[in-house]
Amino acid sequence: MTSTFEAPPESVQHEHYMQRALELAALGTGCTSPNPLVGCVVVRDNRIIGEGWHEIYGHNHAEINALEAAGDARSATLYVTLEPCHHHGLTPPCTQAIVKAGVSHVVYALADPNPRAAGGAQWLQTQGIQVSTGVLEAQARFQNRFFLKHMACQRPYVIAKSATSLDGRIATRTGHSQWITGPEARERGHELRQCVDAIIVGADTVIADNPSLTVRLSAAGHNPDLIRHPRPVVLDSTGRVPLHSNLLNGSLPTRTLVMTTDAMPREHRLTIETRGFEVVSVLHNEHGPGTSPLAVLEALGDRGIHSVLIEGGATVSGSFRDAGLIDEMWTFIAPTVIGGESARSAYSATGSDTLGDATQLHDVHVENVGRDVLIRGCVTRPDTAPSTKQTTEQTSTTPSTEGATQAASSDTTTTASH
Ligand code: AOF
Ligand code: ZN
Repeated sequence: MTSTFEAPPESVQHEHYMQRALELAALGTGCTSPNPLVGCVVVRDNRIIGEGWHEIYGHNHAEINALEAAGDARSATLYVTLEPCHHHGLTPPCTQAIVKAGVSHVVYALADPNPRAAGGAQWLQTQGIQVSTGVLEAQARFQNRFFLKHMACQRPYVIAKSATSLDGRIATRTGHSQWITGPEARERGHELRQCVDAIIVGADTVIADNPSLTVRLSAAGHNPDLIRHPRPVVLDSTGRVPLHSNLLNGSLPTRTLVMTTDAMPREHRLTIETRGFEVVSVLHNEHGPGTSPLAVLEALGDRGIHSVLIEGGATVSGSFRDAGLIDEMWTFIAPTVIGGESARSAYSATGSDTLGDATQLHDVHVENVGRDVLIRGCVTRPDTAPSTKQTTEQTSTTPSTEGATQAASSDTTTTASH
């Protein structure tokens, strides 16, 4: 009996190398914003001859790093997680470098939604390069959900994080909350902080906990020089946050942004501004106390912030949930029961009237983190909130962000026909 070796089908090979490109892209986490995470692999004769990723904002794009690592890339196939750029931006167009290197086939996962950089696939084809797309597109879309969300609606992607007891409480009835979850869960929370551009907290959380909101990672392998701290954002509609709090006393490496309303006393605002912090006035929340969640996100989006982590308290998290503005939720649950009528839950504000209105998650992951459990997932309900800017500006209708958050159910490989 004879056996013949059969090479794996092309689509399997494509997914294998694209998977590697996605892993490389992830190495840039926290360092590339406002630009995307991009990974690239150069392959010839079914062997990787060069790898690269976009390491730091403003530096080489992934394709350039991979081509440099390959040295000679003639007749190779280049796998990249995002369509190669075709513009002169901070760096020259990757499309030209690909043609110059003699690459014969480009496989990319996700079309570039950036109008400044798009058109690369089409141009490569005019240069006689074979172009394929759609390989592991859903994974690439999820990996770049911050970038895609901001491209789609100029607002940041919103992750809400909470740490609760088994009965869903974030504190005892007397307000005691440190610590419900264990050290491993708290370390994981710091890792999440490092992925985002900004962290939102409410005035009550600052008054109660006096947080620093910096990234503090104890695990070996975390180079403190590479740690990027997200920008702290305090929602303080009436000016209650004390000037001696960590976020306003000038002791931190970060520059706190205070979001308020016209209810903040003028002198208080001037004092904060004199200390070098930015204070931004936005609309009042129409549905409860405090700032308008949508107006807060629009102001952050205008400042180039692509992702925010909401760290509470309950009213802030609840008002963003009520407004349908949360894209992803992370809840660490401790094997602890707090009990009591008045102990707060993670999402207060108004809450849902019926279970039909309750927030549903999809693509849910459950994992053990030390003695706690982490449940995380993307919010299913599409974000349909109208822009608060529509009354003053003529804007096109807010595009759905579903594409940024909802993973497509299947991947297809197609030859680009732009
Ligand atoms: C990246 N890294 O690896 C790739 C990008 O700001 P610029 O001039 O560096 O251009 C950024 C745009 O280039 C970005 O929005 C995306 O459309 C495209 N591709 N960007 O930062 C990369 N491949
Ligand atoms: Zn590029």
